[in-house]
Amino acid sequence: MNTINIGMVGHNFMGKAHSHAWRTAPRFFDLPLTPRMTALAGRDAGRVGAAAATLGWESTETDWRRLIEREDVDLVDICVPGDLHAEIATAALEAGKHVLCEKPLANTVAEAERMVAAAEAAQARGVFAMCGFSYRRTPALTLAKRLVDSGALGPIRHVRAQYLQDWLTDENTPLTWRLDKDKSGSGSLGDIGAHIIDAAQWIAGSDLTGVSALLTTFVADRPIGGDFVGLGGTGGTDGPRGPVTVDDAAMFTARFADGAVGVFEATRFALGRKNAMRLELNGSKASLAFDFEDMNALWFYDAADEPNAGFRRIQATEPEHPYTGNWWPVGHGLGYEHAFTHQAVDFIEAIAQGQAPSPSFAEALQVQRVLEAVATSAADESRWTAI
Ligand code: SOE
Repeated sequence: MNTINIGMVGHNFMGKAHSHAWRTAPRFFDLPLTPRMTALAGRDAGRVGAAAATLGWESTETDWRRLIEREDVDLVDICVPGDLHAEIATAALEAGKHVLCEKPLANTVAEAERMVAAAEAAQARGVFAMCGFSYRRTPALTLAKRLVDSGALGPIRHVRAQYLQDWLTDENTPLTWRLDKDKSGSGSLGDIGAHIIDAAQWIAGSDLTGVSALLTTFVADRPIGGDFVGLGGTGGTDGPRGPVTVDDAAMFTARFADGAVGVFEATRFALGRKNAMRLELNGSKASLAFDFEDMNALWFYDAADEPNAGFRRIQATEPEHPYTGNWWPVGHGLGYEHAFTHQAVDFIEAIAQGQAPSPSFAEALQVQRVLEAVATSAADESRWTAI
């Protein structure tokens, strides 16, 4: 049997999602290469050993460099904070390993450019790199892309994109790496804003060319330590506090290359909104709308319908919809984890066919340029900043 040996770095939230994907992909999709969960890397021997046992990895390493040196690893999957992406990804690509790297691609444009150079050199040798903008593989959003590509919307005029969460609303939610600029690069902007920037550019089929932005931090310091639970963790209200060095919320207006205009908002303080990743596009012929909190639905308004027909709800679970035919009977619905499985499937297929996967590191670099332009604009009284 043809196998592809996976080595993964990191085993927290994303590591769990990716482990599930590698395990599930060959059970629901007919793959040209079967992923084997060969090795898991983490700094602490006890923690990585426990994670490997729980998540189903065959062996462990406590240094990612060792993972990359291993001859029985073909693909390196990077699920650690952004400050390590560039170093691990470039080393892995230079060692001839395919790379799947979590988003945002890097913490700076300079790092992302280095990663693109490494990815392009590797691709010339048949070694591929992909960035984990997983939402692209949520069936309703993949369907949105298909509709736009088919011309159903006509030229796009407006893009409205929001990513709303609320897990930082409590000012005693502890400091974690996502609140440390040195580790994460930015806050809401890079963590969740990057997803809507990528999805908007990809679905609209046009890149952003300039932005006017503002960033804000509502809670300046938070308790140090506390247990990491899910995203926010738990911590006491007593004891030392440390500074939050990233944005809590990011907002910007933007222009697209094809003439469309966009409004973007990313925050982890939208009380009551848990994972509301929302997109709305208005074209000359039709509109579509999506909200991840109702992730199996895509809303579609067609101006050619009878007057006042309103938006129709497309339940994106029919066999002809993207990916869904491989899962459950019609209407049974998919969840957050399925997009990661689809990402693993598509990456393996691209590798087997020798075709460049998407989102490429170059596409992720474009997102990184938008993130940087947003930060530059916000630091200069929302001055219009070209990308
Ligand atoms: C945290 O805000 C987070 O886990 C992001 O890091 C993910 O990319 C997103 O899918 C869900 O929210």
